[in-house]
This record gives sequence, C-alpha cells and structure tokens, in this order.
Amino acid sequence: MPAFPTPKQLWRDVRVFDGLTQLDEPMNLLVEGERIAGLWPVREFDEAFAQGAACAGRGGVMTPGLVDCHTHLVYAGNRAGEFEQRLEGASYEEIARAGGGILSSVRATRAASEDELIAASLPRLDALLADGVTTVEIKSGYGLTLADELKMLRVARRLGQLRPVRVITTLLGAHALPPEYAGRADDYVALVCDVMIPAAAAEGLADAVDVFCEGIGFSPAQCERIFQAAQAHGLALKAHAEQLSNLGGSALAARYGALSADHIEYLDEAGVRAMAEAGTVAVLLPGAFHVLRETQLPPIELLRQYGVPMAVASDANPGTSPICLPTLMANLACTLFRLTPREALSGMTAQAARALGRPDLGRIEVGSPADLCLWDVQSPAELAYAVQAGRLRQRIFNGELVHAR
Ligand code: DI6
Ligand code: FE
Repeated sequence: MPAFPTPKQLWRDVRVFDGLTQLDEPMNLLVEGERIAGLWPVREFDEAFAQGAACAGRGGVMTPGLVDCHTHLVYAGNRAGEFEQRLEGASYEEIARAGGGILSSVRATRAASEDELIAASLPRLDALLADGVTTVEIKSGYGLTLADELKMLRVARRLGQLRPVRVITTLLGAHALPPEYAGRADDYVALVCDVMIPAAAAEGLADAVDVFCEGIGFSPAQCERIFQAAQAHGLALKAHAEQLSNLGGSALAARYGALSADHIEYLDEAGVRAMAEAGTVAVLLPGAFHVLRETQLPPIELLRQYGVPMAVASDANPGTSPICLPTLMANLACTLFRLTPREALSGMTAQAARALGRPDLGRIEVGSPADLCLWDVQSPAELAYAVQAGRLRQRIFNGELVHAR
C-alpha cells in the first residue's frame, strides 16, 4: 500500500452522456485520483470495486466537463454602443470599416494592464465555469502588436492558474489590420509570421495559431503565409473562415491540416469535402449567428453527409457574441442550426476537444481525465432544450470536486 492511497470517489445511479451518446442504463462511475477508473451499469455493479470509495453523489445526469473550444474571453471594455448602432441599422462590416468593431476593442485592450485584463475577464470565465466548462480555449487578437498580443496570451495562461480549468491559448495576431499598418497589410502579416509567432512559440504562450480569413480580415494568400510560419514553429492551426463570405479559407485550412475551421456559414460543398478528407473539425458558433442576425445557415446537412465532426462553441467576444452561457449555445445550435441535442452536446464535449487537438478530453471513458459535470436534470437533452442557469450540481476538474451546490 502506498503511504497516500489514491482517493476514490463513487457516483451512483447517474444517467451518463459520454461525449458521443447517452448510455442506456443508469450507471455507477468511479474516479481514482485524476482519472475515470470505472463505469458500470447499476444492476451489474460489484461493490468490491468500490472498496474504500467515498460516495460523491447520487442521481442526476453526468456529462464530460464542457469544452468551450472558441472564445475571445480576454478583452477590455465592451461594445454596447455598437449594439445600439446596429439596432439603428448599421451593419457589423460598416462599423468595422469605420474603425469600430474589433479595432475599438483593440484600443481598450492595448490601454489595459495585465491585471486590469484579468479583472475584466475573470467574471466571464466564472460564468463559463458555473455553466459546466472545464476546458476553455482563449484567443489573443485584440492587441495586434507583439507586446499586446503576448500580454493577452499571458493573461489567458494566468486565468488558468487562478481558476480550476484547462486553458488552451491561440495566437490570433491576424484578427484585424491595426491602424498603424493601414495600406500595408503584407507588412503586418510579416510581423505576425516573423515576430509574433516565433515569440509566442519560444515563450510557450500559444498552443495554436488562428486567422480571420475574410474581406474585412486577411486574404487566403496572407492566411497561407501565417499557416506556414505556424507550422514551422510546431503550432496547431485554426481559422475563422466563411463567416461573412466564401473565400475558400476552410479548404485552405484543411489543406494545411488545421484542427478546425470555425463559423463556416458560407462554406460550400468543396470546402466540406476538403474538411472531411483532412479530419478538420467544423466549429459552429450560433451565438455570433444569433447576434448578427445572420440568415445564411452553415451547411449542416452536408457536414453530416460527409461525416465532418461538428463542434459548438460560444465565440464569447465583445462584438458578435457577448454571451458566456455555454448551455445556451447548445440550445441555439438546436433552434437555429437544427442540430439534435445529442449533436449539440457532443459538439460541446468530445468534438470540441478534437477541435483543440485534445481527443483525450470531453469523454467519459475509463482512463480519461476526470473532468465531469453532474447536472440536476433528468435527461441530457434537457440541457439543450431549456435555457436555465444554475442546473450544475457539481463540477469535477481533474478528479477534484471544484463546484458543489
Ligand atoms: N469573427 C467574430 O465573430 C469575432 N472575431 C471574428 O473574427 C468577432 C470579434 C469582434 O467583433 O470583436
Ligand atoms: Fe471568433
């Protein structure tokens, strides 16, 4: 016997959604240390396996901890004024071209210290955690200078030390062209490739690199240069693509073996096929669709036909998705995109984990890290069906009960 036996915790009689599907029977689930150690139908359970285990809970629905695989959680200020302008008829693109939009958050974020960004971002992170998130991806992209992009990434990493959550960071230097580079987009892309990516990689501050491939963002040729630089530094790739128009960014991302192409409302069949061939995950962002009152639906039926894995994320950001309630995203994915509740929940667990290059997460399987949520509902579908905060009874992070109600 080791001096400090690994603690064992047993949940009894839970309905399990394992990240892909709902298991038929009520289950008992055993966690040993940081890992899931056993999962049995209640009627087959042999009490000997649970020797020495503390009963940690009974009843309810157990899901993997939610994985929010696309957020811009770190920023200063807010854009309520632009929300009002849009209600008066201005479009998102018009506001962006007039120097607002992303650039207005850039001005506020550049002016903020690391501590101020932490203070601004923590309430948003806490809202995600209170609704079941155990892994969150956080992008830079409101700094757009070397110092400010690294500042954002450091803040993202620090958030992961301040709260029990896994933080995956993404350098999004190519989010918008900063005003000081007006008319010199290729020079800015060179800064991203030759300075930001090497620095973020050398300091271990970024797990991936993302681009905004769009008329108001960067061209496919520019995105390609960024992908090449990212690959040269061993960083994973992601793309904001086909959000407002079809430039072929998703197919480009797929050709480079990107983990995901995100938004994809304007994706065509060739793009879907390219993603299927490359195993690139489609990240659906129904919050941005909802806030922008977009009418072009992502090609869900084609994605299904080609077997492209679909993830669902919050896109939490000050412009197009100021929403930090992940279960609302499951609801919007069903109501707006017609995903089934099973697809939506899988999209926020197993598929989202794949979109982060972490297929070990987002699953309830023997051997997986014990990131779990116990919900006060009777079936997993209720999480997508009803919009209601406060249903999370327990959040378990790395085998540790970190939220209990
Ligand atoms: N697309 C989006 O929806 C977010 N970024 C992007 O490239 C919006 C970011 C913002 O408006 O602040
Ligand atoms: Fe985004």
